[in-house]
Amino acid sequence: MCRKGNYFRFCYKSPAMRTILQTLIFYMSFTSLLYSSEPKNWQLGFQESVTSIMNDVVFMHDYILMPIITAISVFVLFLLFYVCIKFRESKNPNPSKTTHNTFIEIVWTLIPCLILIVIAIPSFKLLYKQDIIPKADVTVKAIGYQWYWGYEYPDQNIYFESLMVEDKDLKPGQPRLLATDTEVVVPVNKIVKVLITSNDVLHAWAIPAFGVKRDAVPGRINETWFKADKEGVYYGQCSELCGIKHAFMPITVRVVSEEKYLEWIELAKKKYAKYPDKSLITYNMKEKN
Ligand SMILES: [Cu+2]
Repeated sequence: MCRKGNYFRFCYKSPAMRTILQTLIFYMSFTSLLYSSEPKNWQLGFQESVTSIMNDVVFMHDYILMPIITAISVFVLFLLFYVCIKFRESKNPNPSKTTHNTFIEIVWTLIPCLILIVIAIPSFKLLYKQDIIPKADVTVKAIGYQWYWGYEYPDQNIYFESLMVEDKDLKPGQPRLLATDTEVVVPVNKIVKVLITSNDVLHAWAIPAFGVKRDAVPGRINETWFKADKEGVYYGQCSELCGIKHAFMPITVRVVSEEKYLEWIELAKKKYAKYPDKSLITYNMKEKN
């Protein structure tokens, strides 16, 4: 037990407390170095949000939807108990034959309408915020394949594919069914526009911590955006049933500082060059024009 007063000195003298403190300090420094957002065992609710959109989604859920859902559920439960007890056969042997009550009919039509309006206003506001894409600093194109994702940085001549890491190949710290062999790398606090399409069937590109989810439709380009305000590794999954290996095409996004991002871009341009000879592209484009 720790005495009041010389709290830390006393705690640090006890070997058990010292181990606990050291473990805590180690864990805290480790998590701050490599923050990652992924589902946790026994987790309830959302993953930690790192974008303003997801903050708004969480606010809408916690402070608008949950109170309304709870109030309606409690009210309906109360009504059920009330009629079961008050109008039970022994207490009420001759039930009323009333079929219409204008006042109640108006009330039970109007109140749900008002509730829907209360939900609709912030909901549409959020929808427009997600839909209107600010001027992008970085553009990434995600292409869904059965069953993996391909990523293109159209302004940088970069293209690579991202496949799930099999259980036997997992490295320490990599989450099962979520880690991928290559990662999308983006800078922190910058607006990232994501163009989403598919090469075969419907998929969906989704990252819970960013509040982003968009369908990948063959022959069409959908777009979304995010601005992550914390460096780290963020995991998502395909969120549209796309076939037998739908559960095995995860998404990994690594958010890094701008300097690290620029370093990565330089490396990626060599490692993942889409067109090895850039002059060829210009030539072909000139030919077409
Ligand atoms: Cu899928």
